[in-house]
Amino acid sequence: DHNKLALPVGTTLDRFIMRKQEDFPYATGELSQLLRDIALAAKIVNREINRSGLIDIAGAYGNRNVQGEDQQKLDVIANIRFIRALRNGGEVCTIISEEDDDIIQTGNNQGKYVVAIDPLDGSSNIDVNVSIGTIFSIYRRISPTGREGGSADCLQPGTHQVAAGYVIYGSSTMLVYTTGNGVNGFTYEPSLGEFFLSHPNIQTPKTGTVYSINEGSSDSFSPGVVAFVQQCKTEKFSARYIGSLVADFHRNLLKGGIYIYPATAKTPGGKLRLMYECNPLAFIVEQAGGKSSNGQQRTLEIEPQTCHERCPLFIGSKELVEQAEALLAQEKKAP
Ligand code: P6P
Repeated sequence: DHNKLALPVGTTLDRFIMRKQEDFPYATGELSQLLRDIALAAKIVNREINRSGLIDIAGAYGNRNVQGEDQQKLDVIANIRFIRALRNGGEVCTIISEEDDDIIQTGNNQGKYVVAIDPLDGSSNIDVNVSIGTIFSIYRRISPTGREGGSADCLQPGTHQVAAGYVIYGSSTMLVYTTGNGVNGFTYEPSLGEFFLSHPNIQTPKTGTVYSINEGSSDSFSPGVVAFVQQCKTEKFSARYIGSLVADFHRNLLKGGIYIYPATAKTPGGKLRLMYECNPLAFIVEQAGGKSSNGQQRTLEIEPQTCHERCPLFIGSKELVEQAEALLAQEKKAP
């Protein structure tokens, strides 16, 4: 039937969401609406980011922008925009955000979904015009509707995600997401205000020749990480490290490669956050045929203890992640 036909490149995100919803006979449309709410916020944040350059210039003469408002940091603006879109959409009861220590209640106690979000990751890269990104994860609440979501609703393992995605604000702005049936990429056309399907059914290469890690911390890498990095150099890999997680992840997803943020002296538990950085990207990479772990354990199976906990991240082409895990396992055995 027409649902099983691959949707042609150029399909709009709205039509794609609608057609995919038809694949689920019992779908009631809430998740579809939630995805649209996220896409709307992404369009608004994209516009703010593109204007920020101009405002920053104006802001260079004091921190008031052209409207005479105090120039807020873009990650604060992105946080406000995504929370407002999710609150107005009505589908989400509770939010975990990188920008807020406590969980955020939207007031939609009938909402069936919980969202974990990094509204604008790598925002230190904005001032130097490096690509940045939004990363989000969607869970179905566990507690009955009619009251606020609690920590049990928020601290679910990554295997419980119903959807996950990221927006990359780069040379072009893209939305890449999965609902558990493959990964699809949409490219934003600002003049039309629409996302168009540009990368249907993304499959990440099984292996690759790119490794992404901050070698500035190599003095405190574990022996297994040192051995894996050395192996990459012996095999003449390319080192590609933008210092913006979504940009590094997106390049490796499409071209093949591995991104590693290991435990280091400065970050003994890793730097990246489990709930709204590692889990959503792990869901996406597994749906694209890749792999993600903390070096020993599958990222999606880590049982979260707190909203903002960190974990080491080894993510990308399946064979490269497995090679890194094998070298880490040997260090456990070595005296
Ligand atoms: P480091 C940005 O601050 C970020 O959270 C990720 O986007 C990025 O991959 C990482 O940290 C870079 O960290 O320690 O290498 O500068």
